Amino acid sequence: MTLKLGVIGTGAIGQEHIRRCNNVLQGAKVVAVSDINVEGARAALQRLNIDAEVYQDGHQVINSPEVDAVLVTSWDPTHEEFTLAAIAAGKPVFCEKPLALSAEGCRRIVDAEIKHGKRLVQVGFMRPYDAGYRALKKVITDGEIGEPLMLHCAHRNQSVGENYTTDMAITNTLIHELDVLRWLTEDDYKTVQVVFPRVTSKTHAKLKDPQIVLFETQKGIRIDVEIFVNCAYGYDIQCEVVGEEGIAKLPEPSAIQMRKNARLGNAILTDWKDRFIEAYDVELQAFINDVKAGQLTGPSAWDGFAASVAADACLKAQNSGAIEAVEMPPRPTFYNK
Ligand code: NAD
Ligand code: NAI
Ligand code: ISE
Repeated sequence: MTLKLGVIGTGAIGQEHIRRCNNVLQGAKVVAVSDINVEGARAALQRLNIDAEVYQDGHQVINSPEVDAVLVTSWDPTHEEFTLAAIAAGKPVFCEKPLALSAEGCRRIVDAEIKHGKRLVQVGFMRPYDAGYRALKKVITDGEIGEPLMLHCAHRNQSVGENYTTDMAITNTLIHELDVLRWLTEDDYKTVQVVFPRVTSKTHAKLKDPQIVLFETQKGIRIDVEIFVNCAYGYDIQCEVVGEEGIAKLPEPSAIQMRKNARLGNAILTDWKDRFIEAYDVELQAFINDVKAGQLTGPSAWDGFAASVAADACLKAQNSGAIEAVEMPPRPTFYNK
């Protein structure tokens, strides 16, 4: 049986996911889409050479009898509404990160899913599906570097647009680290502080860039994450784990080494689409397979909530300059594996 997908939001990642669902992955096809920019949606389908119904509104996609499962790839502030609507319709939903703009919004999704009685939500945290992060986690869980003591991380984008603001460095960008570092260390955050270095001349008035976020975890691990979204030179994700017996580092994406013009170098990627292309394929294939098998197993609404609890504390710390507590409630048994 082919799983019929409806996609809400046909922007950058919406188009990427439509392409991969129809042309790369097995067992699914996109039959309906919507975008607040209807003409943009039509043009995207034409460019991708895909024949699907175009609706005016995401709710029409969710409620279409032709649609078995939904992908939410629209702007961050729309995620909560569409995910709640998919749960109300009893349809599985893959929602891009963040699950909602606040922990309160994520909690409404968690509560609705628990009331429904069965998992319907997978959050688009793709890094736990990335081969490099998986290898790094294995080194840690195999005990090869002893207990982790410190993590040094960086999340750098080449540039961002005028509509990207200081808070989005947390809710839209750091949210990946908030999820993956929790998964990597099997730990929860205890406190957070945000420090603002000298501001780059390449940013604009509504974005303080770069930022440094400092965490202490429940086990006492210290984590520093540099967020620098106008770093100019490329798209660069770094993660170094310092343990009692050694250091393990996230592998660099493979690239040809070149000697030319009296220089030795490797190209650096510039776009998240390429950096995590395989992880996106694996996460969505897992979603398709799990929906067909009747049991979702990927990043859950609870994982989305946990990341947003930490994000809320980071936002508070951005404004206060103080060390803020991250108060994570206990996980409901519904989300136990
Ligand atoms: P984008 O601005 O290119 O696309 C967003 C699209 O959503 C636009 O086409 C817009 O018209 C549409 N939209 C907005 N409101 C809508 C509504 N009510 N109904 C239907 N469509 C609506 O942005 P993007 O880069 O594609 O990001 C989209 C989402 O994907 C964001 O939430 C972002 O956080 C997430 N994202 C995730 C990753 C990742 O690495 N997992 C990477 C990029 C983006
Ligand atoms: P696992 O299933 O043994 O889980 C590890 C722990 O991490 C669990 O306690 C779980 O609650 C937690 N966790 C899972 N996703 C999380 C997230 N997004 N954020 C924070 N915590 C999270 O781990 P496994 O098999 O190593 O899988 C890890 C992730 O990778 C899961 O999301 C899984 O669905 C996915 N994955 C699994 C594959 C597989 O073949 N099993 C292949 C590719 C990805
Ligand atoms: C974007 O939405 C993503 O999710 C990318 O992975 C991240 O690097 C970027 O900062 C976000 O804007």
